[in-house]
Amino acid sequence: MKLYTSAFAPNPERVHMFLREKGVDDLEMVQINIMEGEHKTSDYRALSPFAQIPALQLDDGRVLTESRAICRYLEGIYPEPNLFGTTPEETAFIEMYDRRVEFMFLLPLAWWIRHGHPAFTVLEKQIADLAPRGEKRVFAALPNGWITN
Ligand SMILES: N[C@@H](CCC(=O)N[C@@H](CS)C(=O)NCC(=O)O)C(=O)O
Repeated sequence: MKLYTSAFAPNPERVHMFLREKGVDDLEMVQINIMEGEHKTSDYRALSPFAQIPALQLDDGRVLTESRAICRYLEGIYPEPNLFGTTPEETAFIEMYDRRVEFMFLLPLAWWIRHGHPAFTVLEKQIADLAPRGEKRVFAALPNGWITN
């Protein structure tokens, strides 16, 4: 198995956090520098058609993309410690928080950074309005407990 990953990027970091919790430290890693456009090459697109990181290449050559799907697969092959829940209640509440973090926190955070910071013009055709809108939503999500309550 080989994990295509990228430093400082949140979606691959999710997979790394998952691996750390599982105690898995022997997975082969391939670093893709997205700020240098390494994910836009035809070789990488052949693995990951939407040119995104992370991607997990299985031993049979198939490629799993979507960090969440990769974590699901890792949970299947490294079942302990369990991270996705076992009872209907656990799995449903974990799913609920997971979706909240993705949609109410990560998405607006991405708007804020990717549309607001000049370094991200290499990745994004920036829309100025999205940066303050993202910032506002990030702060709205935190103190009033959308995510954690
Ligand atoms: N839904 C995907 C999102 C992956 C994603 O957006 N990854 C970012 C890095 S955090 C990426 O590849 N960005 C490349 C780009 O914006 O061109 C997942 O969860 O794996």
